[in-house]
This record gives sequence, C-alpha cells and structure tokens, in this order.
Amino acid sequence: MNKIALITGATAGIGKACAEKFAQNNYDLIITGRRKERLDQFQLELEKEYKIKVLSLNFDVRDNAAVEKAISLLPDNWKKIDVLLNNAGLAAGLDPIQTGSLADWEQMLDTNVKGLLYVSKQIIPFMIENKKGHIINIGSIAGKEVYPKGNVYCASKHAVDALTKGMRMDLLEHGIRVSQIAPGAVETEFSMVRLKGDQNAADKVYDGFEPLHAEDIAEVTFYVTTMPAHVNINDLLIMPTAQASATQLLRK
Ligand code: NDP
Ligand code: 8X3
Repeated sequence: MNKIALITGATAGIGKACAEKFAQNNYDLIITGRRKERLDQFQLELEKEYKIKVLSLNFDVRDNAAVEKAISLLPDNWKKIDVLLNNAGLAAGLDPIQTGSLADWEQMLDTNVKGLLYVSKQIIPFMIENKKGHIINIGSIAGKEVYPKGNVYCASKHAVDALTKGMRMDLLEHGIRVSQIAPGAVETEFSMVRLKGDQNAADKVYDGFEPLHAEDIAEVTFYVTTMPAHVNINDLLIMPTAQASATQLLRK
C-alpha cells in the first residue's frame, strides 16, 4: 500500500479537491460522504486516473453507530492511516440568533463538531498503534472571528479551533501531528447549502471578487503533510487576496 489518507466529505468542494491532490501524489484514499452515487463515481474516476487504491465509505458523520461500523469493517491494511482530513461540514442558514432554526443549529453542531469527534475517535487508536499520523481539521475564518448572522456556524468552527489545540496537546506523547487549515471564502457548494439551494443568493456571495478555489485549499492541505516529521504546521489561515477579514471584502 501507498500512504493512506481518509478524507471526510469528499463528494464535493474542498474534500473532493483534496482527494484529487492526494491521489496525484500517490496516496491510497478512503473517501467518505452521504451521497453514495457521487462517492462511487468519484472512486472509479480516481482509480482509473491515478492508479491508486480507493475505498469509499458511505455514512453521515452525525451517525456515530454508522461511523463506528464503517471504520470497524476496514481491512487491517487500510487501518494504517497516515492522514485524517476532517473536512465534512456545513453552514445551514444565515439568520440572526433570535430567528434561527433549531434544526439548522443542530445540523451544524452535530456535523461540524460531533461528527469530527466521532470520526477522530475511531481513527486515533490506529494512529496511536502506528505511533504516527497527521490529523488535519478544516476550520474557518469563522473559527477565528464572529460575524453578524454567523452565530452558530461561528461557534461550531471556534469549537474546531479549540479541538485542534486540545488534540495536539493530548496526542503529543504519541507523535501524532495535528493541524488546522482555516479558509476564508472558498467557492464550492458551501453557499448553495447554506442558502438552501437559492442559486442567485449563493452567486451573490462571490460577486465582484475572486474567491479561493477548492484547489487552493487542497494545495495548502497537501503542503502541510509534506513537512519533515519533526515539523508541525499548527494553524494556517488562508484568505482570498480580496478578503481582509470575515466581513471586509473588496468587490469590484
Ligand atoms: P461543500 O458543500 O462543497 O462540501 C461539503 C462536503 O461535506 C460534502 O462532501 C458533503 O458530502 C460533506 N458533508 C456535509 N455534511 C455531511 C454529513 N452530515 N455527513 C457526511 N458528510 C457530510 O462545502 P466545502 O467544500 O466548502 O466545505 C468543506 C469544509 O470546509 C466544511 O467543513 C466547511 O465548513 C469548511 N469551510 C468552507 C469554506 C467555504 O467558504 N466554502 C470556508 C471555510 C471553511 P455529502 O453531502 O455527500 O454528505
Ligand atoms: C466559511 C467561510 O466566511 O462564510 O467558513 O464563514 S464564512
């Protein structure tokens, strides 16, 4: 086997671009997501294009029993996971706290925080056993700053920021590297999901400036893994040149 990366949320956006980048660099991949058709199709494309081994695991990260089951069924040679990319996540809604929806809040916290924990809980023992590994959590500018109507999404990404630090401390004795990549605006399916399929509103998010592309984040994510074993990039905040903060954008 080549080195192995497990990427959650590989059916779209940043996770998909990261899978391509790791595949180009001869990693074998475990790709996960809820949309089985996309996952299976992507698996075939990766195997054909890059001649690597790919396993696709179809689960919702919010369902701990499903996460446990899928990972417990991994063949032993797939348990030597070098990189865990905790990427699956979303924002749901853009409402002030006083009118926000409970279902949106639960979806964000259950996916971005608890889902990340459920997957990590299954993979960390393999890394401890292997005495190495690299966990990369996809945070956000929303984990560094809070912005109006960002309330619960920002809270979930602040939790990712805190968990990244906590993981690094607790896993220090096991030689496991833990990093966070925190992007600003990246044009993916993110805004369509957040704005519940309103294409016009989603397009407006990226109007008049060049956002980051998922491939930019893949480039940086792969770079973080290429450092020598004694080097850990703790935290990497990456923004479009046209974005200075969560709320300050230069639109033409
Ligand atoms: P996309 O919507 O394009 O992709 C999200 C991915 O997460 C999909 O593959 C989706 O797969 C998966 N996912 C979502 N919910 C679940 C779930 N419950 N169980 C399993 N998989 C799930 O968005 P991005 O690529 O932009 O988002 C990826 C990460 O990057 C998220 O954590 C997001 O918060 C973060 N981020 C995004 C930024 C942006 O501006 N786009 C900026 C900063 C951070 P499926 O639907 O098939 O399950
Ligand atoms: C996604 C970026 O600014 O919409 O995490 O929160 S933002």
